[in-house]
Amino acid sequence: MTVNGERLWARVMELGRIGEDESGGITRFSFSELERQAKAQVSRYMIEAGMIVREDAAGNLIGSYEGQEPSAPVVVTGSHIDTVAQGGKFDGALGVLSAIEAVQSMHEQGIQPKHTIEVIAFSDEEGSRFGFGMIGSRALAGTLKQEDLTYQDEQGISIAEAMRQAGLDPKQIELAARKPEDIKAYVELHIEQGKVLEQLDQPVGLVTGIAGPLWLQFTLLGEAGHAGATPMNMRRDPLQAATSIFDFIYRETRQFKHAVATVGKLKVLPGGVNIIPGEVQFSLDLRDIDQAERDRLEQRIRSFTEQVCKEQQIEYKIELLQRVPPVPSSAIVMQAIEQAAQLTGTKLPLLVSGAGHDGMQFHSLCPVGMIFVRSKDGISHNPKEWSSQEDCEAGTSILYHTLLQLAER
Ligand code: HGY
Ligand code: MN
Ligand code: MN
Ligand code: MN
Repeated sequence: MTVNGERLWARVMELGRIGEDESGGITRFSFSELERQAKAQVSRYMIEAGMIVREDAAGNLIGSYEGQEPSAPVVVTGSHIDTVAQGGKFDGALGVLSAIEAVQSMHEQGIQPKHTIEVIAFSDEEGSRFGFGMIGSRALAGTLKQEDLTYQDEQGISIAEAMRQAGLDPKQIELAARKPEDIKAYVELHIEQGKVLEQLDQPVGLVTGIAGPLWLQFTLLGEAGHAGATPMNMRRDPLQAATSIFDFIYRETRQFKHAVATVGKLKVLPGGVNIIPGEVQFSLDLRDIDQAERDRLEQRIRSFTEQVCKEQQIEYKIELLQRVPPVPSSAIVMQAIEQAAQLTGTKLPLLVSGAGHDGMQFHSLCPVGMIFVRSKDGISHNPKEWSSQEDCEAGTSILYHTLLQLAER
């Protein structure tokens, strides 16, 4: 047996208790006290695995397993331990814990590859707290800018302030940046969060590319008024305009082959049963594996919004929260994963990742690739998120052999 599935499973369950509420949902936002506890727990696992642990200027938690040639470019693996609100135990966490398990197994078998292996728990992959995600991986890519740190959470705390409260100096984020010669390759294990592997009845899969998330924030302004005394033809109700926009978004997106659209956050202000809304704010998450298709859909939604707001005399603004290009997986990492699957005698279906992942941020820096583990009923971002111990162990064995392929020569 190459990896210890029991130990991996116990850690997934143990880490999953940090931030878990009575419904079984986990809410562990970035730069929070709960995330600090989770980082302390993961640091202990990294030390048990024979790694040297540090936190970089962006709060990325990094475990290094020293290679025989410390000056050679490192092989990076990992994921994230921050969660969405009411998230599950596996999203992100499995990628970090499986990487630690793979390294610990190497360490226990006395294997020391040529290249150092770094296991990273990236800061704020989800973007749940500030509406701007992948902070740690952007910093590693050198693309995180000071103005990005002005995004605020619901309490008005900026990313910079939250970093300071977590003991980091936001002014130093540039120190976390790596150069292309620093990293040989990046491979991430993650739960699929969809239904493809389950429908194929396969435990693991090879990711061919990652769809790019585009996040927009819409604000529509009309006129608050009395719900009883204002005739329907004399209203400027932004929620009526928003309803037409939602309907357009859902109908139009279905015309596209791969695109998906989600309105996940909606605020109606001032929010009273007998008040015609004065203001409506909503988020839009648009994704496609094809950049041109996503752009085309975005344009159609923008023009429809303009037309509806003009007709209904509603002012509006659309703010960009984040625009992440879709990313193809790199051949050398895919080959290493395929060889690893042959070594373990595992079939390896190919699939696209609809979810975004940290590797998207630094694919220009180094080759990136991903291994997916089957999600029960395709559920994620939900307390019912689940992957079996066997599937987690199968994925981790493939990660173990992939890392050896990449780090040995
Ligand atoms: O939103 C995503 O795709 C991922 O869960 N961060
Ligand atoms: Mn997620
Ligand atoms: Mn994730
Ligand atoms: Mn990820």
